Amino acid sequence: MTTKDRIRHAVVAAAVALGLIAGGVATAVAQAKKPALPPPPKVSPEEFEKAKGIFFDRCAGCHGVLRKGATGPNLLPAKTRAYGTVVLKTFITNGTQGGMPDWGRQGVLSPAEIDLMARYLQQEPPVPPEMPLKQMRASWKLLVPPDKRPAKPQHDRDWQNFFSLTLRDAGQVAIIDGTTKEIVSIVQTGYAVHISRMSASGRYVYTIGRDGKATMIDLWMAKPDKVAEVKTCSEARSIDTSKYRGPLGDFYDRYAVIGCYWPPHFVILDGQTLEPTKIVSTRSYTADTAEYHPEPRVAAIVASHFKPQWIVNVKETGLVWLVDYSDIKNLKITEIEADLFLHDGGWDSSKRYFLVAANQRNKIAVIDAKEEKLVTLVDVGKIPHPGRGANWEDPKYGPVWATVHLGEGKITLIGTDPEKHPEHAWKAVRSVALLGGGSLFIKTHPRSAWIWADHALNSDPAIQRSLCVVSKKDPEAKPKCWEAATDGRAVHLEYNKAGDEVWVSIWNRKDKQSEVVVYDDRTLKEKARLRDPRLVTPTGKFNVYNTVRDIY
Ligand code: DHE
Repeated sequence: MTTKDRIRHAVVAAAVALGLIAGGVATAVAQAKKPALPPPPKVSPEEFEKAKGIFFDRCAGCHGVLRKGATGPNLLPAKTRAYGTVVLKTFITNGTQGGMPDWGRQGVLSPAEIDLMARYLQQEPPVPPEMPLKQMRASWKLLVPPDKRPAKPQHDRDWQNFFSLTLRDAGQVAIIDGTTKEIVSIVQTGYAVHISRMSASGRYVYTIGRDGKATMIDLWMAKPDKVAEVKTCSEARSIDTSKYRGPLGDFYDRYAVIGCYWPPHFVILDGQTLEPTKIVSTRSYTADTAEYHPEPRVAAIVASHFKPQWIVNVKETGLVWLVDYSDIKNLKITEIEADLFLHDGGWDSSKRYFLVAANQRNKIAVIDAKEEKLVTLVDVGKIPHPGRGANWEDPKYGPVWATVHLGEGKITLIGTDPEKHPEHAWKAVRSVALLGGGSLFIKTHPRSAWIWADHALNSDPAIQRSLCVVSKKDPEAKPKCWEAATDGRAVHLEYNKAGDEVWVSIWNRKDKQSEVVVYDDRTLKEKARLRDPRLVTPTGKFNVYNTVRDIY
């Protein structure tokens, strides 16, 4: 390949990635003369191992372990070698408008690491190993067996008002007393815990690390600590528990379920001990064009309150699996075709309908968990990211559920009441402007007059740390917005048990002071600012009472 060819190739590839020229035009230009790709640059075995780790930490979540692309584009050698080292380094340093973080400018990756990653991405992606049950069992540690655990709480705190706060880069969660605002315990967990979910009784917190390690914490211990742990994946984001108790059986605190990114499967575990018992692979065919996908990752998993059922969202195939856990040996799965790139979602206020973002399709899929079918796909804004969303009563449209977006600054409200407001049901009925895109989470509470939204991934530092609230009574009024801190990103909102306080993380770099700010939900005034050297990179926080009951 001549230098001229190489430059032409890199410019075309970069222009496509940045969306400057349409893919078709670019392909035609590139195909007019298709030069052979250059060989990959040199990467030593030690460098390869290091780069593999960085890829896992920073890149795999969006580009996929096999680099076939998902939220982010594919990074296979045919593309990356055409870009070449210089162009790749520019992307990694500066990010892209499509949502790729500016790892270099943020100081997360050093120039040497960026150079290494640019060279690594031009190599064939390594295929990570599968994980059989035997290997999961070998990692399983039952630290305190059920019969050695306390029969009643060993403290007089209101443990239902505890928060489990992710300390992302510390590989820990902080258990914080929501009433006194004290850190009750810091628990070592998997790496970069993604979420915490609670057992149906609320007594146990289950966390899932990005490294696939699950940790079970007993809140009744004098100092809450882990009672079991296990690793069921090499990469994971979701965990939930069995919440059904009724005519079909009592499954309170009976099972846990973990959704993996790699290997692409979900795993059912004993809810009292975390002993893994069953693996179900998600490899199958896409909902739209029925193409085989080797890495369909498990995104959100949500437990039904009305059936012994988990809603398992399979990202790359766009299939929603309703998993009936009443008979694990003879497992029944109802497969619903939704749309590709399923990510996060939550229940409507009746808890019959589950709404999940098909994020790269700019849609919300509505699943009727009672009838076990897709209701519809609702067009919303660019890259919806609801977290679990928020439910309230709009003065004009009745009950609504809402999402924020990564790709544009607005809240979209969807009508959720087909009985009394059929004309508005499952339609995007209203949108409310925010400060800009990059929103990750929205939250409210039945007792609140407000809807809260963050902008944590906006590229403007002042907006990253800004929150907005919208009045439920007067949604057309301009939202009230303010900067929640002088540095860092304001991310993820959660109410206390009483529903009169909102907790927000100020997520700063590992070497800088982070905080959690507590607001009075009625007056919007700051009530407390939790600052402690142990609060390293706080992100998600989960109130026991609200998480058990899916209050949002
Ligand atoms: Fe998340 C939820 C995946 C980046 C904080 N995140 C989820 C869920 C999925 C997911 C599938 C739904 C879980 C469920 O409900 O069962 N997140 C991913 C990614 O793949 C992605 C884009 C990239 C990655 O490499 O992980 C990603 N997420 C992030 C972050 O960078 C955040 C802001 C900080 C962090 O801790 O990593 C982050 N994600 C969260 C939080 C939730 C979440 C706090 C739960 C929200 C809730 O209220 O339930």
